[in-house]
Amino acid sequence: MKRDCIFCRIASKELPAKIVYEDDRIVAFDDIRPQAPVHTLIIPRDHFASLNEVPAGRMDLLQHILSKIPAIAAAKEVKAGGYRVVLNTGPDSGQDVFHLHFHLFGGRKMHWPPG
Ligand code: DGP
Repeated sequence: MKRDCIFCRIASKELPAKIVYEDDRIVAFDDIRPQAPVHTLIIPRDHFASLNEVPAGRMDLLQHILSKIPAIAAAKEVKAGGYRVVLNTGPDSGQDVFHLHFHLFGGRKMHWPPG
C-alpha cells in the first residue's frame, strides 16, 4: 500500500468508490469521470506505478485481471454488445494516475483510431 496513492486508498476502502467486483488480488470500480456509459477501472491491490513496473514474476496478476474482465463486462451488461479495454502506460499515453489500471469502456460505439 502506497499511502499517497488514490487507487491504493480505494482498494483498502479508505476512499469511497462504486465497487463492481473485488477479490483478494484485484478491485474493479466505476471511473469518477466516465468517458462512456460504462467506464470501469480494474486495478491490482498491490501497487505498481504502471505496466513498466510489474516484475516478470508478477505478470500472473495481469492474466488474472484479464480473466475477470468478461465477467465484469457481463455484470455491467456490455459483454454481448462489446467493450474496449485500455491500459495507459506512461506520459504519452495520457496516464495520470500512477497505479496500474485497466479501463473497461462500453455502452456506446467506440471510435478507431483512439485519440
Ligand atoms: P488514466 O488517465 O489512464 O491514468 O486514468 C485515470 C482514471 O482514473 C481517469 O479516467 C479518472 C479516474 N479517477 C481519478 N481519480 C479517481 C477517483 O478518486 N475515483 C475514481 N473512481 N476514479 C478516479
